[in-house]
Amino acid sequence: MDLILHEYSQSGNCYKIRLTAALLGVPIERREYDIEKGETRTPEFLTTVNPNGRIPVLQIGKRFIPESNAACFYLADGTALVPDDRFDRADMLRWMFFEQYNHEPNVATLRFWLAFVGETRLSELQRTLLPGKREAGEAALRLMDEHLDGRDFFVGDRLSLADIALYAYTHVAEEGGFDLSAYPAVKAWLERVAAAPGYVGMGA
Ligand SMILES: N[C@@H](CCC(=O)N[C@@H](CS)C(=O)NCC(=O)O)C(=O)O
Repeated sequence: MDLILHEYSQSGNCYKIRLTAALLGVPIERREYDIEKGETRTPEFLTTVNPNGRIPVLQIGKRFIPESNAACFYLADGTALVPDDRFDRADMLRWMFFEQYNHEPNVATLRFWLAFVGETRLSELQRTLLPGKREAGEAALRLMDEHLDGRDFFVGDRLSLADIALYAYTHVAEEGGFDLSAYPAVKAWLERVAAAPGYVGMGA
């Protein structure tokens, strides 16, 4: 079945899917949209690709899976990136939900605001939200660091989708003004993920 990734290549959410596919050796075709020009908000995109107006979306034949972590799961279900053990599988999901609720809305949003929009172009509301997002982003990184202290990967003893989901925006967190030297266990884990066979960087 042909796989097409509807994406914006600078997005960590999209990168998660490319990284999962690369680690599994699964080829995917890529289709680029400029989110800053509203290309995911056109009537055609909303009708045919994702009514939620966002990328990434993984197209499988004529069907579409929005939400990065769901798309990663589609690719990895039944592979070594999803633990066999029932508890570990639920624990993997726990970290993927943590990523979407505690990590991405803070770490990724600050990266987008500061490195892509630019501090001087932020709206009044965005400026007001900045300190809270900084604090919440640091809290997420701290929790990751504590969990990884003495562990190689988030779940069990091997790489899973939990690592991929959290890697995507953590490895570029410094673009959002987060200083990763405060999180040594996170830094060591980033290197372990990057050493996985088949790994591709965000710009590949
Ligand atoms: N929870 C979604 C988040 C998707 C999302 O926020 N996508 C952003 C780029 S990373 C987007 O499409 N923004 C364009 C817009 O909202 O118009 C996921 O994990 O895929």
